Amino acid sequence: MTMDPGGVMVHGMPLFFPWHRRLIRDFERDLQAIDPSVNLPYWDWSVANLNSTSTESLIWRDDFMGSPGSAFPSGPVSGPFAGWGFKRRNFDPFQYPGTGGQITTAMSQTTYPQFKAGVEGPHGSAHVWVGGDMRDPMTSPHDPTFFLLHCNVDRLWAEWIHTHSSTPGFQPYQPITGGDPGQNLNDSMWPWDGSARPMAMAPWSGAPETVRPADVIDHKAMGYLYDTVDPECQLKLKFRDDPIKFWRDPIKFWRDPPKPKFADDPLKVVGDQLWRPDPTDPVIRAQLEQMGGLSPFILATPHHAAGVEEPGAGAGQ
Ligand SMILES: [Cu+2]
Repeated sequence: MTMDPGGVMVHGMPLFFPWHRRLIRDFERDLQAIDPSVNLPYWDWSVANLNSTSTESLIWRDDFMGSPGSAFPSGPVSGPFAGWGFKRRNFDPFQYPGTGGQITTAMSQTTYPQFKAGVEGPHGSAHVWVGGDMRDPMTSPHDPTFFLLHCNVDRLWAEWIHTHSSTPGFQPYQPITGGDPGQNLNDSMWPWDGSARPMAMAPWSGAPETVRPADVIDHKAMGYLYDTVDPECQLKLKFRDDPIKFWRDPIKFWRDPPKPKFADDPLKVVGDQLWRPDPTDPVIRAQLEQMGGLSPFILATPHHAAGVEEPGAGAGQ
């Protein structure tokens, strides 16, 4: 599906981001036609994605993306995609492509060509790291990891645009005009345009649709959000069934009435009680870390962290 034969160039060319954006959105919509609750997650391949105790890789579990390849140098996988017929490299699931520094550099670039080059290279490294079918653009979508990898590529483009959009003269996509045929901001993209270059592809060959890079620059307009880009897409905090009850805001003085400090404050007022999420839960922990700027004690496991009073303890400051 990332096929490059003939004149349609989506790797090493400007269309890399817009073409893949529309591809993965089409894929997500197809999944949602079957189950509306499905959302395409992204795989941030620049971090390890381990659980909080580093004893398990969360992405390569048998209830998520399945295992590395079972043979050297590559082999079939276990998990929900066992039997699908694709292979992965026999990688160490606790390792990861590790291109974080390069991504940071790419995100600081101010022109589209520089940014694209800075992300496309590490993206290719992530393909090769997973290995097996993922190594080859002609076979990589056999492995569902393809869509999670490209969702991250897509997220980075959205984040880069968001970061630089207020800079005068900023262009979220280039070339606007004068580039290679098919690569300009307002050129129609294959296969949606129904053309036979490089090959006709159903259903668009019979029902062409104009899809230009200009049409996909705004991801929100395409109906989805990213938690690292869109403030309205902050992760929801999960509260354990048996919450720890506080009557005192641990950051302010105990005499202050408990109240949330942020819209999604982990200290949540329910009725007259202040509820606190369980920081030992890896999901909550990740969310708290992502929110940043909160007192580190919130990440400390005990609810008896220094300076925190429980109801009835009564000591003031
Ligand atoms: Cu790719």
